[in-house]
Amino acid sequence: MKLYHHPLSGHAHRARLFVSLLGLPHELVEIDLKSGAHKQPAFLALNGFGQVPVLDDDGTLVSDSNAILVYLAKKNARTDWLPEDAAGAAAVQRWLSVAAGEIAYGPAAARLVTVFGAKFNPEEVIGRAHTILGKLEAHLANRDWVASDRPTIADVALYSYLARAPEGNVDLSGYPRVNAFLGRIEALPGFVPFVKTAAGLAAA
Ligand SMILES: N[C@@H](CCC(=O)N[C@@H](CS)C(=O)NCC(=O)O)C(=O)O
Repeated sequence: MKLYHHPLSGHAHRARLFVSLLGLPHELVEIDLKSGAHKQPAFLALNGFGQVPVLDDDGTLVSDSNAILVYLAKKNARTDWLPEDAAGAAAVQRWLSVAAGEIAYGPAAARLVTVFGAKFNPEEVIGRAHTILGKLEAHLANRDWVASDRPTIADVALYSYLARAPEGNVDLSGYPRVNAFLGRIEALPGFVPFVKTAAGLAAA
């Protein structure tokens, strides 16, 4: 199994983290985003969107980080990480949507500004980050994991960009439950950290 990734991509880290939590043998293939390798024909043949991550499971190609999480849970019959009952699956999907929505346009976008020089309005994306952080902090009031009483792929999907939110000048100090949640993920067997960059609040 090959995972095409870039070490500074939170979407790619999300996929890598789950591969590692499942203990699956894999090869990491780094795509040089800086030189534009992801827009070259060889990579576009793997993912026409020209984005990492992409999983190649013995010829089965899966693009999109959340799709990779779903694929790996299903392929390995890990119903503990992705429940099959209607309510359980919906609870996970709700937070996968948050990862692809509010997280992508909030903390991930704020970090794109400081780490990759993206032209988003910092005030707007940092504001969005605090809105979803406030909601997550409230959601975690009486639970350890977002979608179940044990970790699921929804928790994995949220981790990377929340953990590195300070790199985008998003201060996590006002969210003790979110910080404890991140710590619980980091304590899972097989956890692999997301590379840190000295950007934003993390530069201090
Ligand atoms: N929906 C995709 C988004 C992936 C994504 O945005 N990847 C970024 C790196 S974090 C990328 O490859 N960007 C290059 C581009 O879009 O040109 C996923 O969840 O995998």
